[in-house]
Amino acid sequence: MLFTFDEVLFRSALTYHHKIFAMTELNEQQRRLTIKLVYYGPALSGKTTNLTRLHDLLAPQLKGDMMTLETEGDRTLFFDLLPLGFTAPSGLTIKFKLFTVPGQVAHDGTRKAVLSRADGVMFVADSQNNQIYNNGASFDNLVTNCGMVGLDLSRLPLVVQFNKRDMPDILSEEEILSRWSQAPWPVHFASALEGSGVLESFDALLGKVYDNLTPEFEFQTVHQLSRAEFIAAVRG
Ligand SMILES: Nc1nc2c(ncn2[C@@H]2O[C@H](COP(=O)(O)OP(=O)(O)OP(=O)(O)O)[C@@H](O)[C@H]2O)c(=O)[nH]1
Ligand SMILES: [Mg+2]
Repeated sequence: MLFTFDEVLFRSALTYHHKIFAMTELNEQQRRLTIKLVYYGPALSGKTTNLTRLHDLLAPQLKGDMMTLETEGDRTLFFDLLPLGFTAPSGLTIKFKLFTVPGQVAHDGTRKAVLSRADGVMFVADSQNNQIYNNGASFDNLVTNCGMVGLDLSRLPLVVQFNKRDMPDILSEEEILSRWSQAPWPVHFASALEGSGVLESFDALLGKVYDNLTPEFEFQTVHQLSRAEFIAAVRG
């Protein structure tokens, strides 16, 4: 049986990158928790640029190099990965793996592999008027792929970021907020190229992740980590 390039990537990602793609894992012996966050959205919306800015702006106790796997010009062909982390007062090390998906429609297999077992998603939309369709198609794709990889969208921490606010011919904030007013997810605005809004939207996602994982991992009671301390520790 012949597979498409994307399917081959998807399979090899699952087989060989199992460790990279794993999600909240609590390793009791090493006292380490790994949280996976995924930047999702249409092609060229600014996902890679968000991660680059976070790499520049964040200074947590643990910060690895940003890995950019296979690009063609601006286009991500596989994914980017930024590792971050800190140690809680309890001694638990909390690691974050921030990924971007490739936005181009053709790379759906890779998107699914990267999305698999995510603990939170930043949906990076492009504010330009001519990108309304692509934003919608990409969000539909996120919904479909959540179903494919077994993520419950109604329980998944998700933040919507409208990027490229510095561009001409963009949807107004009022228009965007009114379009998304029925949706349960917070909407943030950013210009990742200049760095504005990138940290604020990331903080919003971290807060939602904290809320979602607290019942299981008891950050406050067992690890002496409040919501604000959790966010501040990732910022460094
Ligand atoms: N003016 C402006 N340009 C931006 C902004 N964010 C990203 N860009 C530019 O948009 C282009 C695409 O940005 P990327 O971050 O590579 O986009 P991406 O979402 O990772 O794209 P794919 O990997 O193809 O999915 C680059 O030329 C960026 O410099 C922004 O806020 N404002
Ligand atoms: Mg990219």
